[in-house]
Amino acid sequence: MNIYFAGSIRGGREDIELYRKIVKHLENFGTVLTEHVADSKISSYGETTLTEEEIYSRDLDWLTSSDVVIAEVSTPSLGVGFEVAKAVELNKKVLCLYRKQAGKRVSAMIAGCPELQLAEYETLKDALSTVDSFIK
Ligand code: 6IA
Repeated sequence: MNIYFAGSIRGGREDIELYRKIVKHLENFGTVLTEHVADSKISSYGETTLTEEEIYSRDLDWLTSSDVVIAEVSTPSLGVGFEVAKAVELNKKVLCLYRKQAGKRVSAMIAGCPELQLAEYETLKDALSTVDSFIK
C-alpha cells in the first residue's frame, strides 16, 4: 500500500516529533511516500536542491499514485490544505488528524468537508488507533 503522509513544512515544524511517530507507525502498513515530512533535517525554510516546480510535480505524482492520504493538520499549512483538497478531488480516501488545542479549532474547510474523515484526538495513542481503523 502506498501511503501519502502530509504535514506542515513551511507552515512551521513544531509538530515534527509527532509526524515522526505517525510515519513510523504508518510504515507497518506499507510504503510512506513522503517520509521527508518527518525529517528533522528539513527546516521550515524548506531548503532543497529541487526547484519549487520539481517539488510540486513530484508530490502531485506521489499523491496520484497513493492508496490513502493521511494529513496531520494541527499546524496550519497552505501546502497540507492544498494536498488535502487535491486528494479529495482525486477521490482518495483521506484522513485528517487534528490534535485538540485550547482556544483553537480546525479550519471549517476541513471540518465541513463531507468527503474526508476528520479525527480530533488528545493523545498519540488515540491518533494511532484511529489510523489503524481507517486503514483497516
Ligand atoms: O506549505 P508547507 O510547506 O507547510 O506544505 C507542506 C506539505 O507540502 C507537505 O505535506 C509536503 O508533502 C509538501 N511539501 C512542501 N514543501 C515540500 C518540500 N520542500 N519537499 C517535499 N514536499 C514538500 C523542500 C524540502 C525538501 C528538502 C524535501
